[in-house]
Amino acid sequence: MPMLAPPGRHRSASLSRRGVLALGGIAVAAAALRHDAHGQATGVRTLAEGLRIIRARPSDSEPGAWGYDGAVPGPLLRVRRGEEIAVRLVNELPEPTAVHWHGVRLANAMDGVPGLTQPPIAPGASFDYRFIAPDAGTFWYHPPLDSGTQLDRGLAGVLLVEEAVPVDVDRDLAILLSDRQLSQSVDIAVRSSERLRLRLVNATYARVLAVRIAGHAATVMAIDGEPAEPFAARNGRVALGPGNRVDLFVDVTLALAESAPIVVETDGRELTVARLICESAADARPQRRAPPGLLPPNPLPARIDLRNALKHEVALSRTQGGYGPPLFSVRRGRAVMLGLANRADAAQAVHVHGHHFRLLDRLDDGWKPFWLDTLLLPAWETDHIAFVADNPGKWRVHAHQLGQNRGAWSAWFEVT
Ligand SMILES: [Cu+2]
Repeated sequence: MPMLAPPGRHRSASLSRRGVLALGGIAVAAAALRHDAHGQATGVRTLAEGLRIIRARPSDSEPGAWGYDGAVPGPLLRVRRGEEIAVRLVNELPEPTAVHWHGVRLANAMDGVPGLTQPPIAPGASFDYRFIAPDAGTFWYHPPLDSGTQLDRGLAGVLLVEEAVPVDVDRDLAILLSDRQLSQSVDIAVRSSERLRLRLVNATYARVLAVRIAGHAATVMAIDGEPAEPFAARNGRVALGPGNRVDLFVDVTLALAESAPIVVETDGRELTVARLICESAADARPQRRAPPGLLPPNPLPARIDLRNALKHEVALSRTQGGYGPPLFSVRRGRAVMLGLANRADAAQAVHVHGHHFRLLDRLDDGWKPFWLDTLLLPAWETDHIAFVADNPGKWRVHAHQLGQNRGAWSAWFEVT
């Protein structure tokens, strides 16, 4: 079990609890996934065996906090790729809610957008979510992000979809970073030379989080749940916008009794959210591992036909709630090229539902070598994204400003 860390030597560890609260706080869920001798994940696998009931309800221990099953973050949900996820969400909150499965390219009726894909789940009511996760990777679940207030209270959890064939790592850890302060830091016991898979989730509403593991190199293996051509994180540091996920491989270089803080920088401050502590003299393996290869591919479109794409430009400025006519309607299978112009003084996090997209280069018609479902768009800049509209239904596309100003833009498009 994770436990509260004693004060460490690292300077950011000297932040008092009050200092952390003043910053807004970062809650950490470090969920260690055990593996047996063959690398098979063991432990709780509740989903495949039937409907999992999750209650959205106030926390018993933290005044003002709401959580899935009352916990912040909520239960870590795991399935294997291609397996059905079956969750009954019971609303024990004093207001309506729904669950959005962020980044999962699922059936539209399960997307959790009240007023577009389902009616809101009223207090006392429930809704059954059943869908197949087509992609292996790191995802998360949360309420609709119209104002962010339910997310701020703590409603967020990790959904982990395992690869069909287990990936060769010694330890698999999910770290959900949210604004809800629960614990200052968790200790993670490691062995020398172990390869860790760290699944980082930015579950804040409006912060960029830059994460690094002191003294360690990190290899980026996946972004927003989708495998990327592995690359070394610059200075061992990765930055995540709200909603983004990054899967890192980290080879532990600690000797017995040494430790390495996992540090999050946000708003010019530094927080230690966890520490790797080497508690065993025995190396996990006699020599260092070879650099990792590509994670197994997910069934994403092999090509995007930009020449025949439907092209649409939108300005991201504040809008009122509700869903009017769609931004555009596109025939299933056609490519979409969407221009996103940030007309605000703050960066915005733009989220496209039901699809992963490519970020197009600004100067030519190439694209970045990774997929995204959430784009961090700087103030007053314009980016273009492209995707194949291969998932039928009514899909939300929306943005909200970072920082204190909670301006938000929301729209939808239809794939017929
Ligand atoms: Cu969204």
